[in-house]
Amino acid sequence: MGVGSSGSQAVAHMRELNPDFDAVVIDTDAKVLEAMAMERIIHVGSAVTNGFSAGGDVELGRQSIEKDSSNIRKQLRRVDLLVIVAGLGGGTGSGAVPVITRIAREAGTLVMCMLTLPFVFEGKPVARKAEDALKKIRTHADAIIRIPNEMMVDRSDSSLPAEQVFARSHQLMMDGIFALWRMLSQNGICGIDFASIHTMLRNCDGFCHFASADGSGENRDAIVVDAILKHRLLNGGKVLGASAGILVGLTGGHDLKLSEIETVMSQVQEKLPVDAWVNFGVVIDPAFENRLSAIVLVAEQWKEPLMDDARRQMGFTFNRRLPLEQGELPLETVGKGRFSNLDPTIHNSEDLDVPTYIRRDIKLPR
Ligand SMILES: Nc1nc2c(ncn2[C@@H]2O[C@H](COP(=O)(O)OP(=O)(O)OP(=O)(O)O)[C@@H](O)[C@H]2O)c(=O)[nH]1
Ligand SMILES: [Mg+2]
Repeated sequence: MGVGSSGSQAVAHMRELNPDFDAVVIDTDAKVLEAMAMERIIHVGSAVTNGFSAGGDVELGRQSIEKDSSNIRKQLRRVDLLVIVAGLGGGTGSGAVPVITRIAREAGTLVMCMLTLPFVFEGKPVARKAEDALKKIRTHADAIIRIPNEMMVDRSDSSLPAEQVFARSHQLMMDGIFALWRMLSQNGICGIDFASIHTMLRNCDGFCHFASADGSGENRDAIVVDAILKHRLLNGGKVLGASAGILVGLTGGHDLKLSEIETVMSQVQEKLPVDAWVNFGVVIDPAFENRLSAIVLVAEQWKEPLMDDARRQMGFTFNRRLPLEQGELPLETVGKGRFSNLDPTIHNSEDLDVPTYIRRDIKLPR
Protein backbone atom coordinates (compact mmCIF):
# COMPACT_ATOMS: atom_id res chain seq x y z
CA MET A 1 0.00 0.00 0.00
CA GLY A 2 1.50 3.27 -1.11
CA VAL A 3 0.32 6.22 0.96
CA GLY A 4 0.79 9.90 0.06
CA SER A 5 2.34 11.06 -3.18
CA SER A 6 5.83 9.63 -2.91
CA GLY A 7 4.59 6.36 -1.38
CA SER A 8 1.96 5.99 -4.11
CA GLN A 9 4.44 6.74 -6.84
CA ALA A 10 6.91 4.20 -5.49
CA VAL A 11 4.22 1.52 -5.31
CA ALA A 12 2.78 2.36 -8.74
CA HIS A 13 6.27 1.94 -10.16
CA MET A 14 6.65 -1.46 -8.45
CA ARG A 15 3.30 -2.50 -9.86
CA GLU A 16 4.37 -1.49 -13.37
CA LEU A 17 7.41 -3.73 -13.10
CA ASN A 18 5.49 -6.60 -11.57
CA PRO A 19 1.82 -6.89 -12.53
CA ASP A 20 1.32 -9.87 -10.17
CA PHE A 21 1.89 -7.59 -7.25
CA ASP A 22 -1.20 -6.99 -5.14
CA ALA A 23 -1.00 -3.27 -4.60
CA VAL A 24 -3.15 -0.31 -3.71
CA VAL A 25 -2.33 3.40 -3.62
CA ILE A 26 -3.91 6.09 -1.46
CA ASP A 27 -3.51 9.85 -1.78
CA THR A 28 -5.38 13.10 -1.39
CA ASP A 29 -3.86 14.55 -4.54
CA ALA A 30 -6.07 13.69 -7.52
CA LYS A 31 -3.44 14.84 -10.03
CA VAL A 32 -0.88 12.38 -8.70
CA LEU A 33 -3.37 9.50 -8.82
CA GLU A 34 -4.66 10.39 -12.30
CA ALA A 35 -1.26 9.67 -13.76
CA MET A 36 -1.26 6.10 -12.46
CA ALA A 37 -2.25 3.00 -14.38
CA MET A 38 -3.46 0.88 -11.48
CA GLU A 39 -6.76 -0.76 -10.69
CA ARG A 40 -6.75 -0.11 -6.98
CA ILE A 41 -6.56 3.59 -6.46
CA ILE A 42 -8.14 5.22 -3.45
CA HIS A 43 -8.60 8.94 -3.58
CA VAL A 44 -9.22 10.15 -0.06
CA GLY A 45 -10.29 13.44 1.46
CA SER A 46 -11.94 15.12 -1.52
CA ALA A 47 -14.30 16.81 0.97
CA VAL A 48 -11.33 17.93 3.05
CA THR A 49 -8.76 19.04 0.47
CA ASN A 50 -10.94 19.46 -2.65
CA GLY A 51 -8.83 17.00 -4.57
CA PHE A 52 -5.59 18.81 -3.83
CA SER A 53 -2.79 17.48 -1.65
CA ALA A 54 -2.84 18.03 2.09
CA GLY A 55 -0.22 20.72 1.44
CA GLY A 56 2.01 19.45 4.21
CA ASP A 57 -0.79 19.68 6.80
CA VAL A 58 -0.74 16.47 8.83
CA GLU A 59 -4.12 17.14 10.39
CA LEU A 60 -5.72 17.37 6.93
CA GLY A 61 -4.04 14.10 6.00
CA ARG A 62 -5.44 12.48 9.13
CA GLN A 63 -8.96 13.79 8.55
CA SER A 64 -8.89 12.68 4.93
CA ILE A 65 -8.16 9.08 5.81
CA GLU A 66 -10.49 9.00 8.83
CA LYS A 67 -13.36 9.95 6.55
CA ASP A 68 -12.60 6.93 4.41
CA SER A 69 -11.76 4.51 7.19
CA SER A 70 -14.50 2.03 6.28
CA ASN A 71 -13.03 1.70 2.80
CA ILE A 72 -9.57 1.08 4.28
CA ARG A 73 -11.07 -1.57 6.55
CA LYS A 74 -12.62 -3.20 3.47
CA GLN A 75 -9.27 -3.23 1.67
CA LEU A 76 -7.70 -5.06 4.59
CA ARG A 77 -10.15 -7.92 4.67
CA ARG A 78 -8.31 -11.21 4.36
CA VAL A 79 -4.94 -9.47 4.23
CA ASP A 80 -2.34 -11.25 6.37
CA LEU A 81 0.61 -8.97 5.77
CA LEU A 82 0.38 -5.33 4.85
CA VAL A 83 3.47 -3.45 3.74
CA ILE A 84 2.96 0.31 3.79
CA VAL A 85 5.26 2.54 1.79
CA ALA A 86 5.27 6.27 2.46
CA GLY A 87 7.47 9.32 2.65
CA LEU A 88 7.14 11.05 6.01
CA GLY A 89 7.31 14.83 6.17
CA GLY A 90 4.31 15.79 4.02
CA GLY A 91 0.66 15.97 5.09
CA THR A 92 -0.98 12.89 3.62
CA GLY A 93 1.61 10.20 4.41
CA SER A 94 2.39 11.56 7.88
CA GLY A 95 -1.29 12.03 8.73
CA ALA A 96 -2.69 8.88 7.17
CA VAL A 97 -0.17 6.16 7.99
CA PRO A 98 -0.79 6.30 11.78
CA VAL A 99 -4.52 5.85 11.10
CA ILE A 100 -4.04 3.03 8.60
CA THR A 101 -1.68 1.15 10.91
CA ARG A 102 -4.24 1.48 13.70
CA ILE A 103 -7.02 0.12 11.49
CA ALA A 104 -4.78 -2.73 10.35
CA ARG A 105 -3.91 -3.59 13.91
CA GLU A 106 -7.58 -3.68 14.83
CA ALA A 107 -8.14 -6.04 11.90
CA GLY A 108 -5.37 -8.34 13.12
CA THR A 109 -3.23 -7.72 10.04
CA LEU A 110 0.53 -7.88 10.39
CA VAL A 111 1.90 -4.47 9.42
CA MET A 112 5.33 -3.53 8.20
CA CYS A 113 6.08 0.06 7.22
CA MET A 114 8.83 1.25 4.93
CA LEU A 115 9.14 4.95 5.49
CA THR A 116 11.51 7.48 4.07
CA LEU A 117 12.60 10.28 6.41
CA PRO A 118 13.14 13.79 5.05
CA PHE A 119 16.38 15.27 3.82
CA VAL A 120 18.09 17.65 6.24
CA PHE A 121 17.59 20.51 3.75
CA GLU A 122 13.81 20.13 4.08
CA GLY A 123 14.17 21.84 7.44
CA LYS A 124 13.36 21.25 11.09
CA PRO A 125 9.55 21.59 10.92
CA VAL A 126 9.39 18.87 8.26
CA ALA A 127 11.74 16.66 10.28
CA ARG A 128 9.55 17.17 13.35
CA LYS A 129 6.43 16.22 11.42
CA ALA A 130 8.14 13.02 10.36
CA GLU A 131 9.31 12.26 13.92
CA ASP A 132 5.85 12.85 15.37
CA ALA A 133 4.28 10.60 12.78
CA LEU A 134 6.90 7.94 13.42
CA LYS A 135 6.06 7.91 17.15
CA LYS A 136 2.37 7.41 16.40
CA ILE A 137 3.04 4.73 13.82
CA ARG A 138 5.24 2.89 16.27
CA THR A 139 2.35 2.33 18.63
CA HIS A 140 0.49 0.27 16.00
CA ALA A 141 2.89 -1.11 13.42
CA ASP A 142 4.66 -4.41 13.99
CA ALA A 143 7.84 -3.32 12.28
CA ILE A 144 9.12 -0.06 10.88
CA ILE A 145 11.96 0.24 8.45
CA ARG A 146 13.30 3.77 8.25
CA ILE A 147 15.01 4.90 5.10
CA PRO A 148 16.52 8.32 5.79
CA ASN A 149 16.68 10.10 2.45
CA GLU A 150 19.86 11.73 3.69
CA MET A 151 21.50 8.34 3.76
CA MET A 152 21.01 8.01 0.02
CA VAL A 153 23.29 10.93 -0.65
CA ASP A 154 26.92 10.40 -1.22
CA ARG A 155 28.32 13.70 0.07
CA SER A 156 31.57 13.14 -1.75
CA ASP A 157 29.70 13.39 -5.03
CA SER A 158 28.02 16.79 -5.23
CA SER A 159 27.29 16.38 -8.93
CA LEU A 160 24.78 13.62 -8.24
CA PRO A 161 21.47 14.55 -9.88
CA ALA A 162 18.68 15.01 -7.32
CA GLU A 163 16.42 12.75 -9.34
CA GLN A 164 18.89 9.93 -8.91
CA VAL A 165 18.95 10.35 -5.13
CA PHE A 166 15.16 10.09 -4.94
CA ALA A 167 15.25 7.14 -7.28
CA ARG A 168 17.76 5.39 -5.01
CA SER A 169 15.45 5.11 -2.04
CA HIS A 170 12.63 3.96 -4.27
CA GLN A 171 14.95 1.37 -5.74
CA LEU A 172 15.98 0.16 -2.28
CA MET A 173 12.38 -0.22 -1.18
CA MET A 174 11.47 -1.88 -4.42
CA ASP A 175 14.28 -4.41 -4.25
CA GLY A 176 13.34 -5.27 -0.71
CA ILE A 177 9.63 -5.54 -1.23
CA PHE A 178 10.05 -7.66 -4.35
CA ALA A 179 12.44 -9.97 -2.54
CA LEU A 180 10.04 -10.31 0.38
CA TRP A 181 7.20 -10.97 -2.04
CA ARG A 182 9.26 -13.62 -3.86
CA MET A 183 9.98 -15.33 -0.54
CA LEU A 184 6.31 -15.45 0.31
CA SER A 185 4.83 -16.23 -3.07
CA GLN A 186 7.25 -18.67 -4.62
CA ASN A 187 8.22 -22.10 -3.48
CA GLY A 188 11.48 -22.17 -1.65
CA ILE A 189 13.88 -25.05 -1.21
CA CYS A 190 14.06 -24.09 2.40
CA GLY A 191 11.68 -21.74 3.77
CA ILE A 192 11.15 -18.31 4.81
CA ASP A 193 7.42 -18.47 5.01
CA PHE A 194 4.75 -16.35 6.52
CA ALA A 195 5.38 -17.95 9.91
CA SER A 196 9.01 -16.86 10.11
CA ILE A 197 8.24 -13.37 8.87
CA HIS A 198 5.43 -13.28 11.40
CA THR A 199 7.80 -14.30 14.21
CA MET A 200 10.30 -11.69 13.18
CA LEU A 201 7.86 -8.82 12.80
CA ARG A 202 5.75 -9.56 15.85
CA ASN A 203 8.70 -9.92 18.14
CA CYS A 204 10.97 -7.16 16.97
CA ASP A 205 10.62 -4.15 19.16
CA GLY A 206 9.36 -1.71 16.57
CA PHE A 207 12.32 -0.81 14.44
CA CYS A 208 13.98 -3.09 11.94
CA HIS A 209 16.76 -2.61 9.46
CA PHE A 210 16.59 -3.86 6.03
CA ALA A 211 18.96 -4.27 3.12
CA SER A 212 19.14 -6.10 -0.14
CA ALA A 213 22.02 -6.96 -2.43
CA ASP A 214 22.45 -8.49 -5.83
CA GLY A 215 25.43 -10.14 -7.49
CA SER A 216 26.07 -11.90 -10.76
CA GLY A 217 28.86 -13.91 -12.34
CA GLU A 218 31.39 -16.27 -10.80
CA ASN A 219 31.85 -14.42 -7.52
CA ARG A 220 28.26 -13.52 -6.93
CA ASP A 221 28.25 -14.88 -3.36
CA ALA A 222 31.27 -12.75 -2.40
CA ILE A 223 29.73 -9.70 -4.09
CA VAL A 224 26.50 -10.16 -2.15
CA VAL A 225 28.28 -10.65 1.18
CA ASP A 226 30.45 -7.62 0.59
CA ALA A 227 27.46 -5.45 -0.30
CA ILE A 228 25.52 -6.53 2.79
CA LEU A 229 28.42 -6.09 5.17
CA LYS A 230 28.94 -2.54 3.88
CA HIS A 231 25.32 -1.62 3.29
CA ARG A 232 24.40 1.98 4.06
CA LEU A 233 21.04 0.96 5.52
CA LEU A 234 22.86 -1.35 7.93
CA ASN A 235 25.11 1.51 8.92
CA GLY A 236 28.02 0.00 7.04
CA GLY A 237 27.29 -3.42 8.56
CA LYS A 238 27.53 -2.19 12.18
CA VAL A 239 23.87 -2.92 12.80
CA LEU A 240 24.54 -6.63 12.45
CA GLY A 241 26.88 -6.73 15.44
CA ALA A 242 24.18 -5.44 17.77
CA SER A 243 21.19 -7.27 16.39
CA ALA A 244 18.80 -9.55 18.24
CA GLY A 245 17.62 -11.46 15.22
CA ILE A 246 17.97 -11.67 11.50
CA LEU A 247 16.08 -13.09 8.58
CA VAL A 248 18.04 -13.76 5.38
CA GLY A 249 16.28 -14.52 2.13
CA LEU A 250 18.28 -15.71 -0.85
CA THR A 251 17.10 -16.01 -4.44
CA GLY A 252 19.12 -17.79 -7.08
CA GLY A 253 18.62 -19.70 -10.31
CA HIS A 254 18.78 -23.47 -10.86
CA ASP A 255 22.57 -23.07 -10.83
CA LEU A 256 22.63 -21.88 -7.20
CA LYS A 257 25.27 -23.87 -5.31
CA LEU A 258 25.14 -25.00 -1.72
CA SER A 259 28.56 -23.41 -1.20
CA GLU A 260 27.12 -20.04 -2.19
CA ILE A 261 24.39 -20.32 0.42
CA GLU A 262 27.02 -21.33 2.97
CA THR A 263 29.28 -18.42 2.11
CA VAL A 264 26.55 -15.84 2.56
CA MET A 265 25.09 -17.39 5.71
CA SER A 266 28.36 -18.08 7.47
CA GLN A 267 29.87 -14.68 6.74
CA VAL A 268 26.77 -12.83 7.80
CA GLN A 269 26.41 -14.96 10.95
CA GLU A 270 30.01 -14.29 11.86
CA LYS A 271 29.06 -10.65 12.40
CA LEU A 272 26.09 -11.39 14.67
CA PRO A 273 26.05 -11.72 18.44
CA VAL A 274 26.27 -15.42 19.36
CA ASP A 275 22.74 -15.60 20.72
CA ALA A 276 21.09 -13.85 17.76
CA TRP A 277 18.03 -15.56 16.30
CA VAL A 278 18.71 -16.52 12.69
CA ASN A 279 16.33 -17.72 10.05
CA PHE A 280 16.90 -18.02 6.34
CA GLY A 281 15.15 -19.10 3.21
CA VAL A 282 16.11 -19.85 -0.36
CA VAL A 283 13.95 -19.40 -3.42
CA ILE A 284 14.83 -20.72 -6.85
CA ASP A 285 13.70 -18.52 -9.70
CA PRO A 286 14.80 -19.35 -13.27
CA ALA A 287 15.14 -15.63 -13.96
CA PHE A 288 18.05 -15.59 -11.48
CA GLU A 289 20.38 -17.85 -13.46
CA ASN A 290 23.96 -16.71 -12.90
CA ARG A 291 22.63 -14.28 -10.30
CA LEU A 292 22.22 -14.23 -6.55
CA SER A 293 20.07 -11.86 -4.59
CA ALA A 294 19.78 -11.50 -0.83
CA ILE A 295 17.56 -9.60 1.54
CA VAL A 296 18.26 -9.24 5.20
CA LEU A 297 15.78 -8.05 7.77
CA VAL A 298 17.46 -7.25 11.06
CA ALA A 299 15.69 -6.72 14.39
CA GLU A 300 17.39 -4.25 16.72
CA GLN A 301 15.91 -5.96 19.74
CA TRP A 302 13.11 -8.25 20.80
CA LYS A 303 10.13 -7.14 22.82
CA GLU A 304 10.67 -10.11 25.09
CA PRO A 305 12.79 -13.24 24.91
CA LEU A 306 11.83 -15.11 21.79
CA MET A 307 9.78 -18.23 22.17
CA ASP A 308 11.65 -21.42 21.71
CA ASP A 309 11.22 -23.35 18.52
CA ALA A 310 9.02 -25.99 20.12
CA ARG A 311 6.34 -23.47 20.98
CA ARG A 312 6.72 -21.89 17.61
CA GLN A 313 6.11 -25.19 15.92
CA MET A 314 3.04 -25.75 18.02
CA GLY A 315 1.52 -23.16 15.81
CA PHE A 316 1.77 -19.98 17.82
CA THR A 317 3.17 -17.98 15.00
CA PHE A 318 0.45 -19.10 12.66
CA ASN A 319 -2.19 -17.56 14.86
CA ARG A 320 -3.36 -14.16 13.93
CA ARG A 321 -2.96 -11.50 16.52
CA LEU A 322 -4.90 -12.27 19.67
CA PRO A 323 -6.72 -9.51 21.51
CA LEU A 324 -4.53 -7.96 24.15
CA GLU A 325 -4.78 -9.61 27.57
CA GLN A 326 -6.09 -7.14 30.09
CA GLY A 327 -7.36 -7.30 33.68
CA GLU A 328 -10.00 -5.04 35.16
CA LEU A 329 -9.13 -1.43 34.48
CA PRO A 330 -8.48 0.79 37.53
CA LEU A 331 -10.95 3.44 36.42
CA GLU A 332 -12.37 5.90 38.89
CA THR A 333 -15.45 8.05 38.57
CA VAL A 334 -14.41 11.62 37.99
CA GLY A 335 -16.46 14.83 37.93
CA LYS A 336 -17.70 16.53 34.77
CA GLY A 337 -15.08 19.24 35.10
CA ARG A 338 -15.88 22.32 33.02
CA PHE A 339 -19.07 20.67 31.78
CA SER A 340 -20.56 20.47 35.27
CA ASN A 341 -22.86 23.49 34.72
CA LEU A 342 -24.41 22.14 31.55
CA ASP A 343 -27.79 20.42 31.43
CA PRO A 344 -27.49 16.66 31.44
CA THR A 345 -28.35 14.77 28.25
CA ILE A 346 -31.27 12.64 29.35
CA HIS A 347 -32.57 9.84 27.14
CA ASN A 348 -35.00 7.17 28.37
CA SER A 349 -34.32 8.45 31.88
CA GLU A 350 -30.61 7.82 31.56
CA ASP A 351 -27.99 10.55 31.76
CA LEU A 352 -25.92 9.95 28.65
CA ASP A 353 -23.10 12.15 29.92
CA VAL A 354 -22.30 9.40 32.40
CA PRO A 355 -20.19 6.79 30.63
CA THR A 356 -22.18 3.67 29.77
CA TYR A 357 -20.01 1.35 31.83
CA ILE A 358 -20.79 3.38 34.96
CA ARG A 359 -24.52 3.81 34.22
CA ARG A 360 -24.93 0.11 33.64
CA ASP A 361 -22.40 -1.01 36.19
CA ILE A 362 -20.47 -2.98 33.61
CA LYS A 363 -17.22 -4.44 34.84
CA LEU A 364 -14.64 -3.93 32.15
CA PRO A 365 -12.93 -7.23 31.63
CA ARG A 366 -9.88 -7.28 29.61
N1 LIG B 1 12.92 9.07 -1.61
C1 LIG B 1 11.99 9.92 -2.02
N2 LIG B 1 11.44 10.70 -1.12
C2 LIG B 1 10.51 11.57 -1.52
C3 LIG B 1 10.08 11.69 -2.86
N3 LIG B 1 9.14 12.66 -2.92
C4 LIG B 1 8.98 13.11 -1.67
N4 LIG B 1 9.81 12.46 -0.83
C5 LIG B 1 9.92 12.60 0.63
O1 LIG B 1 8.66 12.29 1.17
C6 LIG B 1 8.21 13.35 2.01
C7 LIG B 1 6.72 13.46 1.83
O2 LIG B 1 6.43 13.88 0.52
P1 LIG B 1 5.10 13.46 -0.24
O3 LIG B 1 4.95 11.99 -0.26
O4 LIG B 1 5.13 14.16 -1.55
O5 LIG B 1 3.99 14.08 0.73
P2 LIG B 1 2.49 13.60 0.90
O6 LIG B 1 2.43 12.51 1.90
O7 LIG B 1 1.88 13.36 -0.44
O8 LIG B 1 1.82 14.87 1.61
P3 LIG B 1 1.07 16.13 0.92
O9 LIG B 1 1.62 16.29 -0.45
O10 LIG B 1 1.36 17.25 1.85
O11 LIG B 1 -0.38 15.77 0.90
C8 LIG B 1 9.02 14.55 1.60
O12 LIG B 1 9.22 15.38 2.69
C9 LIG B 1 10.32 13.97 1.10
O13 LIG B 1 11.24 13.80 2.16
C10 LIG B 1 10.68 10.84 -3.82
O14 LIG B 1 10.38 10.87 -5.01
N5 LIG B 1 11.63 9.96 -3.34
MG1 LIG C 1 1.32 14.83 -1.94
